[in-house]
Amino acid sequence: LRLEALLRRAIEQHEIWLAYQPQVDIESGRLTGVEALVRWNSAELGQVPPARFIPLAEETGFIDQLGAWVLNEACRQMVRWERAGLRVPKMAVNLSGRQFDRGGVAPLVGRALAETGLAPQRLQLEMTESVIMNTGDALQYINDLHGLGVQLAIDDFGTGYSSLAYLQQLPVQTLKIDRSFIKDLAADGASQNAIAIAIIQLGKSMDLSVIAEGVETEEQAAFLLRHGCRRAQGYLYGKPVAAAQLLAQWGVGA
Ligand code: G
Ligand code: G
Ligand code: MN
Ligand code: NA
Repeated sequence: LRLEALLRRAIEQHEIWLAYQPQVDIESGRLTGVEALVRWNSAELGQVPPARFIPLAEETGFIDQLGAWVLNEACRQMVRWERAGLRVPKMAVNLSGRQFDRGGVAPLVGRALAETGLAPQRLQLEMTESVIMNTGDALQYINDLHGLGVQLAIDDFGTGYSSLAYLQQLPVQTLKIDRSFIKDLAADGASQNAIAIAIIQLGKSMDLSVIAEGVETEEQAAFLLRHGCRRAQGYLYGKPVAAAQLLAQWGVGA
């Protein structure tokens, strides 16, 4: 209960901030986008991990305010970077299942775009497979989002249980290979490589872009490139960092 009360004040207390993790083209090393990851630095509790406060925000309904703040802040940041001379091609923002309830997600996204002037195709919304499968009317909500012109990605792909027939109906552009499949990558021919390879192939045959999450080593990156996955996100390229730090690492003169 105390945690909930603190969380409810966290936005106005300026304790909530966004970290940004680079997404890169493996071959060229160029920045293709960033993923926004919400952080809570509580005066009373210190750093509270999202795995603790996101579920709480979902249970209590606070996710509506938090999600709206995240979307607006992420879009605003794209404009600020651009003014500072850093063009980040794409901003990825995570959506929680609760944000789909009551039909409110497309209007929310539309408002964030209108208020910030960010071009819709530069915003990518990430939804996990389980959110998609567990949300009634998910197809309708996803179509509404698609209608705004934003891009859509399926997060943690391979860990859920979406049917491929259903997947084919969704207007998504990107699959994110869950980092559990990247962590286990081994020498060519090893059986634990099979899922990552299968997802890359699936992306190719469905004309979807594929990005690997949790890439930590050059060996993993080389493996992905060999198998036709050009894009990656992970500690090898950068941890989630504050906006100013991303600018310092990727901006003019970096
Ligand atoms: O950055 P970290 O690994 O601690 O993130 C933990 C989890 O929190 C991830 O699964 C991520 O998808 C989720 N998460 C991070 N930021 C947001 C956000 O703004 N909204 C939602 N719904 N989930 C987020
Ligand atoms: O669930 P989602 O994929 O949205 O969240 C991404 C989470 O993965 C973030 O919490 C982020 O901190 C974490 N992460 C990002 N890159 C790496 C990595 O290379 N290795 C590990 N172990 N975690 C990562
Ligand atoms: Mn994500
Ligand atoms: Na993920």
